[in-house]
Amino acid sequence: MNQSLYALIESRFPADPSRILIETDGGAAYSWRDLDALTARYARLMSELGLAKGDRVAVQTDKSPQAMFLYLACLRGGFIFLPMNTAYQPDEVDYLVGNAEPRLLVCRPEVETTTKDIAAAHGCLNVLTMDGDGRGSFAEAAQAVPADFSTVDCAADDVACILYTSGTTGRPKGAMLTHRNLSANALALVSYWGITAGDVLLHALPIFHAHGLFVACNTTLLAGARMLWLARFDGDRVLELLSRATTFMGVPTFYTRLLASPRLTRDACRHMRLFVSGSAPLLEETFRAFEERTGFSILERYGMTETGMNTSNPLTGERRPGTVGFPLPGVSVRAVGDDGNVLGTDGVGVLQVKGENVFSGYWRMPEKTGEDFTADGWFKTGDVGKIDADGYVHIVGRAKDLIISGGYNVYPKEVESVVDRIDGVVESAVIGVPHPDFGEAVTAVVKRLPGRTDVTEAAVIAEVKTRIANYKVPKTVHFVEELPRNAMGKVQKNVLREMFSSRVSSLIG
Ligand code: MLC
Ligand code: AMP
Repeated sequence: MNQSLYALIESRFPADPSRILIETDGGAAYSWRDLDALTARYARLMSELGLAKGDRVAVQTDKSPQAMFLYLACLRGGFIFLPMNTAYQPDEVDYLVGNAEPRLLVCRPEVETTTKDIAAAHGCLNVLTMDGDGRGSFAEAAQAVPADFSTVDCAADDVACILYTSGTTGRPKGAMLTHRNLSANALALVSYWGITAGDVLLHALPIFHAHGLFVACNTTLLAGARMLWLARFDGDRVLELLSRATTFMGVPTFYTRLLASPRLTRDACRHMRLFVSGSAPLLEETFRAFEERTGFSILERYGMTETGMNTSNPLTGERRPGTVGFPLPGVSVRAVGDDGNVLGTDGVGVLQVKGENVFSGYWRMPEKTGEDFTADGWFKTGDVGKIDADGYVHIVGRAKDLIISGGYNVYPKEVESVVDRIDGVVESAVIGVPHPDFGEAVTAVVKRLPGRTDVTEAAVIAEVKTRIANYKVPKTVHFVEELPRNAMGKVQKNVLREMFSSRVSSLIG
């Protein structure tokens, strides 16, 4: 039997293919028949371009239904889909392209020239464009081939997607997710969250990360449900459309922004049944305020690019704020101490997970993969947590030097290496400080060369902006005479966080 995720989705197509799958904010509607025809055309085009099973297709496009169909066409054709955040700057794209060696790049028309240069430097001959309306040279070429394609046979362990995630050591790593990983996780969520063909998901997340692509789209597709499609999160539009939706998924920033509007009311949510939050910790105060205003307790779940979703608060039963709920069916979670011993109830340690959801390794990095798994096959998440007496998993911290800003991961090391290269900078340390909108804000603490007062906050920010994605750019830059170090010479980031957290929060609020 074909183990491809696309084959699974296909096996669950609604009996009536004219049913609407996606309705965009601009009023366009796409049925399941459209999905079938467009993915056939797209997959056919990619085959005719010479792509073979296992070839990578790197995509950096604005969100559109066609961009999702391109993802599905890759699953259908057995090509490996590699989505890139639209905020990535050319340096970041260049690294990913060099590392993944895609056979095809699909980019936004406005960066076609730069992308072609990057592609050419890495021997990739196929660069096509797609804009936010799904138009461009990719769609034009696809129009010229027949909408006829037989779904390619894939084994459960074949890689379906590679998602890059940065690392504590700097350079991004490509997490290889197999058809089994994606199928198993989406099926678990469909059943755990009770998603049915009657659901209407208000989709406001980007589709280049696990949350918006796998959690949101895959579950909708497997349940035969429907999506109201927003090109980006816009609080006002979400509040207008909520009355037509039944489910919503977001990062905590979505919820704090919605709460800032008086239009978030019980009435606005009258047809809703489920609000899901994840990708970053949901503050208890946000959970409570949302409950008070709308009557809904937000369901918080916990996941990672490498693992998909690991735990979730229950659909029925108590959703406990400050916890991420229970391991999903088929997923095992344990907390492990520094000595490697598995901890009992309430023991705080690094969380490890095991299950069909866990990725197959980092692309071309067997050593790194080896380091991140235990000898008995558990993946070390780098999140610090505990499991309480009732079985709820709590995340209490991170063993990895990571900042999560508005649901996006920022690895300080990556930002520091860019800041350190600025003329006049001796060294820097990048930390996360509490931020009312983004949860945490990227903050740089910089030591300048003597007399280099021309290296200002504005100058540092402007320079960093040209090199890395905007969400990684420090919101604030502080200058110090010396960075505090411990006896081992290691920068004491906790000291810096204490020094600068209160200053920033008092500035903000
Ligand atoms: C945008 N900016 C950010 C930012 N997003 N800065 C820090 N953190 C972010 N997340 C920048 C903008 O470029 C702009 O900079 C300035 O901040 C203000 O922009 P904005 O207009 O307020 O931002 P907006 O476009 O509204 O975007 C905010 C957001 C977006 C929260 C809607 O970041 C978002 O959609 N986040 C979701 C992330 C997500 O999907 N994560 C899932 C990962 S999967 P300037 O300088 O241009 O003015 C995963 C696994 C799991 O983690 O468990 O789910
Ligand atoms: P990413 O690499 O973008 O997939 O981010 C995964 C990381 O996001 C996890 O390792 C956690 O640190 C964090 N994360 C995801 N969901 C939650 C949550 N509900 N609460 C706290 N942290 C979370």
